Amino acid sequence: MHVRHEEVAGFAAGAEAMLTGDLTACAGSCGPGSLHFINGLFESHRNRAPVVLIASQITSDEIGFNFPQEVDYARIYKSCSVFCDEIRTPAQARRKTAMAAQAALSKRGVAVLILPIDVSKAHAPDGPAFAVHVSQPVIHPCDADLDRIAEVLNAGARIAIYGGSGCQGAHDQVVALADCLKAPVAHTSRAKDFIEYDNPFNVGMTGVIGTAAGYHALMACDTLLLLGCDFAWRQFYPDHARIVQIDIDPTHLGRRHPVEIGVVGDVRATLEALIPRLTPRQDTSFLDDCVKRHEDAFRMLDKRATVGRGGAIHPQYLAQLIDHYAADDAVFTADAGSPMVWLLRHVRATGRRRTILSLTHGTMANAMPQALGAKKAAPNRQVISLSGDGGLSMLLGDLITAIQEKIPIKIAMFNNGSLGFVELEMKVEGLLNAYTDLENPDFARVAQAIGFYAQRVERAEELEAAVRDWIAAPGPALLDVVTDRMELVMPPKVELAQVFGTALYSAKAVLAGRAGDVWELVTDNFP
Ligand SMILES: Cc1ncc(C[n+]2csc(CCOP(=O)(O)OP(=O)(O)O)c2C)c(N)n1
Ligand SMILES: [Mg+2]
Repeated sequence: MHVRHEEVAGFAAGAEAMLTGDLTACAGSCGPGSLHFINGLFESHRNRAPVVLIASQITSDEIGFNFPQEVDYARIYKSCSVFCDEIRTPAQARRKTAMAAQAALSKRGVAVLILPIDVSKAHAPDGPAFAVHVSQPVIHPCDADLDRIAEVLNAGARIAIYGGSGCQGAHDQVVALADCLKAPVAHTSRAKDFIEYDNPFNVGMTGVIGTAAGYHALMACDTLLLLGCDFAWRQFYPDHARIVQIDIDPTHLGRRHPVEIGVVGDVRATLEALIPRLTPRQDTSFLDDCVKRHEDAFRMLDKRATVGRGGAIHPQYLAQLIDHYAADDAVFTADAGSPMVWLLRHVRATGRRRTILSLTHGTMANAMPQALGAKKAAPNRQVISLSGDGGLSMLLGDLITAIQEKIPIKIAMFNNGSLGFVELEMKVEGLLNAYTDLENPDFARVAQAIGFYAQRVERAEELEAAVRDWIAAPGPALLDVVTDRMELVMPPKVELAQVFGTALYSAKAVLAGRAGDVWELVTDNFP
């Protein structure tokens, strides 16, 4: 794929690698050309996507003399790669390339090959047939550790399971475990695709973008089993529970919160060995309470997924329509910011759908480029980008790539005229929002000029038909939807400090003559 901005290539390559599990490569020219990948590759690396960047370098003889376009890539890319080295001679080319690919695939991350132009111009001599070897051993803890874990779980009264992306491929084992222990299963946002579907024990996510049920399950349990998850926000771990952690990466054990037992293992293989050691429980009271809270939380969310006051379009309503009309095996991407929250909360996992988000890196502008990469990798699947107006305008030029490369992605723009997510953060901190307004063009007309099928929607009653037409459009298509700016992303448990912050914002906004804003914010978001 020939992109306009190299950052787009970094995102796109990562999305392709995540979707296929195969190695994906991108390449750029000297100096700024290969520097521009940095944010896209940070994102891909933090998604553990096997990607190789071939970074062209100025000719070897000039390196170290501040030659035009000289950039020391090794220093720059070290922090977002599992391998970063220069091919110093033609004789090194095959061997180093094989080792870069092997590192990307087996350590899961970005590998950078720096290639001076004198080396790339030379012929590689015949040499030994170095090749890539990737093995996938099955790893589970020893019997003694499994027995210790069983002892802790068998002694628990209110057991909760918290699953992360390590649960990929282990859906049935997680559900069987939950059934055996009568334990609610909360999941990280990265694990949505692997845990949410066909799971009567699911209680959703915890954390700032989770819901009250997931939060409650973790906080009220007396025994917590962490499965392949490395959730970073420490305030969402319980202080008074016995915690057991199973993870394939030993560096994850106990790094977010102290744990009683931490063991290395694949989730699937470990659960297969663990479940026969457990005493099935009969008492469903904790599970029932958490599941009821989950249903209640979803009813609350659904209430927002409707037409708003005066025909305003709640972003949740758009997300729910996309959920309804998207294919059962669609691939979704969403920009960090509020589109990601609407996707996680309102677009259902099916077991065949896939979501690609910027979760650890949390960068803007990821969604459209990741959609380009995903659609290239899976041309027969629907690929839908939930973009912010801020996010999409950052890399707007690469809408042209969708046309030039004939990549029929579908983009829904949540156009709230603001950097909404940071505006909310400012309000929660009691700050008056400043520099968050976005004065936007009519994005539908911009996209049409580029060659997209595009429509702008300002009225809620037009939205459903517009979503249907946009998804059915054969080529690249963009829906520019003017959404309600005042929609708050409510955390599962509104901290006192945050309520105080919002109150403070209210006082400041009234003093600044923005009483209308405050009325809207409060009446729209607090039931
Ligand atoms: C590259 C980058 N710049 C800034 C931020 C901080 N940030 C996070 S979300 C956000 C606002 C996103 O705005 P938009 O794409 O319009 O989505 P919205 O939240 O308004 O729906 C900003 C500025 C970031 N995460 N990444
Ligand atoms: Mg916005």
